[in-house]
Amino acid sequence: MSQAEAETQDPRIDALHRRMAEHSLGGHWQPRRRNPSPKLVPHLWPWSIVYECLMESGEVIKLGRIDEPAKRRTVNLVNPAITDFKSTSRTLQMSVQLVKPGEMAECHRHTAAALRFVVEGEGAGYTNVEGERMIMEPGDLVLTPHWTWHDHKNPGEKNLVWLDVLDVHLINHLDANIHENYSDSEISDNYFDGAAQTVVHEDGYCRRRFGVLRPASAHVDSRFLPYTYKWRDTLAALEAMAAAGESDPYDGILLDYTNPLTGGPTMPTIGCRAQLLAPGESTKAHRHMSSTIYHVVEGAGVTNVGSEKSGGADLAWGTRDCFFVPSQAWHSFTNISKSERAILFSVSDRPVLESLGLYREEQA
Ligand code: 1HN
Repeated sequence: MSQAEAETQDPRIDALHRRMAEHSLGGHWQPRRRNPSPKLVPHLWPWSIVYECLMESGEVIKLGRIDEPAKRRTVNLVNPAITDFKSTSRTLQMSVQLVKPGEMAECHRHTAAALRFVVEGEGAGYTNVEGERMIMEPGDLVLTPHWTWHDHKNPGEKNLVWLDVLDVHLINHLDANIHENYSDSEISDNYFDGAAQTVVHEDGYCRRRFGVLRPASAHVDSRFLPYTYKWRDTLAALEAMAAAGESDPYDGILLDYTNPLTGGPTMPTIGCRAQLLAPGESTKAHRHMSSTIYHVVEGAGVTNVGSEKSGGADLAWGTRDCFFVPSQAWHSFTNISKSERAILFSVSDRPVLESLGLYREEQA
């Protein structure tokens, strides 16, 4: 039954509703048939299941050419409240991608920004971003910002597995999604089949050129800086903070991946963090206006989401699980081990909320 057909007790109002519907108009007083923005729910995706499905996809899904549906072999984490969109949150999509030995995923670029957080790799595989091979070792974070060319290659002998995070749903809501295949672009004409970019920079180029010590002549649009953060540096920074006792009561030892040129967020639409919870640590609860997707790098714990009033959920996580904490939901973390630390990597849409002046935080 359409809105116009939902009869009221008043024939004049019913006639008005029908007339408005015919002309694509609606009264603010009319009830919506379907809530277009259902409340997102906290959720946990156990790694064992995600990984099993990914490995099975490696058997049955052939990595296709750029114009075929399976041009990337990724398994999406889908928020149960918005399955229509196959989206993890309203703004961000997290997926897990597999590139098997000898495979490559062809080059393209899009207005959506993406990042990869490496889960399995032996240091042979890479994402080529704008002509630089970003070597992928476990824990490394590789950025392919807005409109940067990228292709993936695994010349090694073991699987390459990583988390993809894209702001694609935000970009779709903004009607700003454009996609281009390298093989269709003019610049690919020089290369054998347009599938992969030529390597034009030495390994480590971006970090050398745009890191904290950089050539005085270096300049790039800092909002869209391709960059890579090595896990050895992230871990060293976390451990140094832990040794110095620089702990936050709500998140434990908390590190921001900043843009080295601006000192601001990782990318304009996606902020990345790493956090360490000491053995047995329980944080205080807080909530904020941004939603966050977590990946457990190591350890085991529980994240309590929601207040007692709204029926809280206990997300019990172990190594490599992924979980989602909705915007505005109270949450706190407990490392359940009395002897081992826990480390979480997380991505959020906080930079968007901050740049719109909407970010706020409340502490219990
Ligand atoms: C994409 O381009 C990649 O380039 C991975 O590897 C995941 C998810 C949604 C839209 C585009 C990639 C993606 C994606």
